[in-house]
Amino acid sequence: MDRRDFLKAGGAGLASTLMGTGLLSWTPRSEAATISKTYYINDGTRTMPDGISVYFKSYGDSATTLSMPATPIICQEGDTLKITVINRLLKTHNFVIGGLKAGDPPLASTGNIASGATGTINYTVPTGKAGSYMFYDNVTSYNRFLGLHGGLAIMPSGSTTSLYSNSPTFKKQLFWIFNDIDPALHHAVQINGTIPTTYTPRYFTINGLSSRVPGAPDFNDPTIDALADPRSRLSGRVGDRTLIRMLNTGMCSHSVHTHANHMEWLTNNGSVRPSVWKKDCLYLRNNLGKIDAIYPFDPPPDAYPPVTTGHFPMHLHDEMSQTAGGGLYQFGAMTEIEFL
Ligand SMILES: [Cu+2]
Repeated sequence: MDRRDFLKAGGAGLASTLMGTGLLSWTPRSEAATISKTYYINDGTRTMPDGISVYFKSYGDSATTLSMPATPIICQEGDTLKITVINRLLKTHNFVIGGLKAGDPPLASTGNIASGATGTINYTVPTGKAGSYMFYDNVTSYNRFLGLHGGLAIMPSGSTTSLYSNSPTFKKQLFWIFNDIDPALHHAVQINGTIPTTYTPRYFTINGLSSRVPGAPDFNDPTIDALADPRSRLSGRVGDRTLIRMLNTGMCSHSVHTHANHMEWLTNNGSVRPSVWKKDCLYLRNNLGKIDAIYPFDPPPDAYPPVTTGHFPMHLHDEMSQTAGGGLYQFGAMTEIEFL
């Protein structure tokens, strides 16, 4: 089943925590629960904006569903995560839930999973661990870039609307997971060749997709065009404050820039900031950088005549990450902000 069919069919199990809108859906519970999820380490190819086919590995929802990033998990403090990871590839892999801050020990790991074997995580989330996490493969330094990564959201117990105790509140939440892709690296892995010692990113993705401009093939296809992907695009009415859990699995740092509203900058690389600044550009570090920010969906303050509806972009404020294949402009990591 390809990704498009998969999206039509809808996912099973925890994938149902992703509503049709693509937002992370969360219903608070007074009791802790066990969250069970199975991932299949698989591989396949995807056609990039310039028509080139590139090899990827992923934590898929089925044996054959390529999913970059993996379907996210959302839970609350006190829950038990029961994660099963089936390695369908020939190489050894693993599944590690990284710590909250750089340098923190991992929350949990399957350990190495040999070809054909199954690894498990059985982890009860302690109090005080609320936040945004990335899970990934670290058997090699580059498996993450190939697609073996995803997001884990841990909610404070008893809260539906805060990131951490007494944080500014939100109504909706989603992940923006950024990656950059050097097809030479992916090809070397595909053919079991020598891993290159240089890295030249040629594609830039948000939640696994690049944008397409009006008139391009696949423009507005939510399974191909990052502008239309319901997992990425911000869509709301005035007041629909949306938490964006930004993770950067790639090698390139980014300047994440939103139009229409400034973002409320809550955390940087896992640490709560001493005060909330409002910024329209946020520096997202490479190599597992993280930011949590709220897009407030205030009436756009600079619009004249005043507006409360309209379409605006989120793009990255450096030229390279707005391109694909070494020059195709506006086929990079970008998504849409829609005031309904
Ligand atoms: Cu701009």
